[in-house]
Amino acid sequence: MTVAPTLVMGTAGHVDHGKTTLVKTLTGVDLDTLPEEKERGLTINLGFTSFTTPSGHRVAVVDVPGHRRFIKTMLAGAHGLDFVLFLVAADDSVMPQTREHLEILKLLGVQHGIIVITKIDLVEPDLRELVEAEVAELVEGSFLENAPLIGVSSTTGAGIPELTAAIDQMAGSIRPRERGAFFRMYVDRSFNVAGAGTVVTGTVLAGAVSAGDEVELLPGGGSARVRKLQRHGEDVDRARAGQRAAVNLKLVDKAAVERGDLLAAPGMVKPTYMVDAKLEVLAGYNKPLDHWTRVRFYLGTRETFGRVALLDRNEVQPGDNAFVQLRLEAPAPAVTGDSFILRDFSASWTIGGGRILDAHPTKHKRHRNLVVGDLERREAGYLEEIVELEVKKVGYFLARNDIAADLDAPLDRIGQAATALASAGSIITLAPKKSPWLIHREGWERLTGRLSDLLAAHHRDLPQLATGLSEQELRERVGRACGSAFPTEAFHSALERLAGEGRLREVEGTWALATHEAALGEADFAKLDTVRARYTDNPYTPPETDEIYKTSGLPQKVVKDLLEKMLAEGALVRVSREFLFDRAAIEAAREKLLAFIKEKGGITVSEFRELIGASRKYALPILTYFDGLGVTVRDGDLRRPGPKA
Ligand SMILES: Nc1nc2c(ncn2[C@@H]2O[C@H](COP(=O)(O)OP(=O)(O)O)[C@@H](O)[C@H]2O)c(=O)[nH]1
Ligand SMILES: [Mg+2]
Repeated sequence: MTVAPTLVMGTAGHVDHGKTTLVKTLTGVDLDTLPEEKERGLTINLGFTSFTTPSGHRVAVVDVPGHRRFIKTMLAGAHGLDFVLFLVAADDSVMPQTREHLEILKLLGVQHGIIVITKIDLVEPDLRELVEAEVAELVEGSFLENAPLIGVSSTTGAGIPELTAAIDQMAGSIRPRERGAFFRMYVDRSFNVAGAGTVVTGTVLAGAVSAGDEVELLPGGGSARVRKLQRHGEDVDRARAGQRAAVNLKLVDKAAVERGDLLAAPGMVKPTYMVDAKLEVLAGYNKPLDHWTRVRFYLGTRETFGRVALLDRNEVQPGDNAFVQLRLEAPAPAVTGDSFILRDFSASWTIGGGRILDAHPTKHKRHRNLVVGDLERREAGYLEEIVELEVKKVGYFLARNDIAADLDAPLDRIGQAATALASAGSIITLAPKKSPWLIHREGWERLTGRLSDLLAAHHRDLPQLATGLSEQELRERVGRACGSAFPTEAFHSALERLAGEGRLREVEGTWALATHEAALGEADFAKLDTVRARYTDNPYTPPETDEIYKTSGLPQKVVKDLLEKMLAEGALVRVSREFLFDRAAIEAAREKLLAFIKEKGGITVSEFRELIGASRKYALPILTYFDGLGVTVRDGDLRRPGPKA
């Protein structure tokens, strides 16, 4: 026999309709074990057990309280259910919490269930038929509309085999819901076990967890390591989405954990103070919901207070729905796509609920068509559109892997969406390939526009220079102009892309506009002529290089380029570190010198000074230069002909 996946079955229905008794009949386990529960015959806490169906499906059971005072506990038990036993007592029929539980199950997205009419031993068949008709009317249009309906009596055992068969069939036919990519589990119980330490239980909502894994505790942010895992009382190595698990935690740094906390793969969930959602207000709610109503927000097993900002109206009528931004008073570990429930502040009414469309929105102003339009697109749920909206929201660079975590969507599906968006031109993807940076077309246009403006201004100020700005300076200045701090790696990828498109060019370690050519104005040419003339007009008193840089009135780089060009062309000769000389003057000096030595046999420094009409400051370097070339050799105070004379 193959081991079927574990499914989680919950109970639902009004108090005293026989939920806990039915669980005991099916599993043999009495879950009302608290002294108070025993004494008052009232389920107060969540009860957990499990059983195996005749064909071997393992079913975890969550029994919830049905009293209106314990709806909060019911909510904690109702998240993560695969299917539900929806109970109505034959002698009491549809009651307030019958309705409220059904609404909550609908809002939480439960999709399968079995309707169970209990206590059939207490009524005549015609009354039972009346109750069945009432229930059929109640579930019309809901996920239970076509559900099996079975009458049972826990007292006589009537209908129990039929119910067992129906559960067996359901457990065999339900396909696990599509779950998220990384591990998440809300804690529904936390206790200390002697010798083991902290143990928490919950339903694994998404991903999987293994013994030895590190997990994050949210929203507090502590961390813990999984020491041991159990399912249905047996040690296991791993627990997967859709399974109930008991997790023995080794808490780090005095972290504490309680019901309502989320255990998650480290770094994947960012707690949030705001969520955008489509809120459905129950038809049974007692009044229109006003803007800025203070509410209780239920997510997983957690309760958080907050307010409802109605984005496109001032009130929502019962039975109607609207886009809202929930502003929370404490951070919640929400993930886009999660279902939530709202109750009123006094905790006596369920207002409604819905699905989170954006777990990390920006703060919205009310009555903005654009905001509502974007939420409509998110609600439509096409991953491509949602990815586009996420990228647009961030403004500039967003790492693909971060979107996958934010949306709790598989990386390959995000990747496909990004590829489609890129080929449609609505986003740009940048290196590296293994986790590309995504940027929305609008952000890209803005960024490249600012970048071009900055470089154009730079080239306008210094047209003589071929160089542009350093990468760091560009990143900081364009970032400031865009009101964003760009990740180094992402910005680099953007520049490379622009270079690849032929819009930018790397010049001597800077980035310049590809269209820019170092250009000199007329005045600049005159200045360059002056520089040239300094070498030719009085050839034996040339300027020192440092001095000409300072006095030329041109950027040093331009003068340097000119001098290097003149050296390369042979118009100038480097005589010493400080001095360049006009080549013709040096050639003339050499000829005069050689003629003098030929006649006199040698020459002193002062004789050479006189010969060329230059001061010692210039004459000496020229002689030293000739020594170096081997034209002359020193002999005491004299220079005599050298080997290259
Ligand atoms: N006669 C009769 N009584 C039942 C049946 N099922 C439950 N009860 C009784 O109904 C009361 C409430 O049952 P309980 O399981 O605690 O209801 P819950 O509040 O829905 O969990 C208890 O006194 C049960 O003994 C049934 O099938 N027949
Ligand atoms: Mg009960």
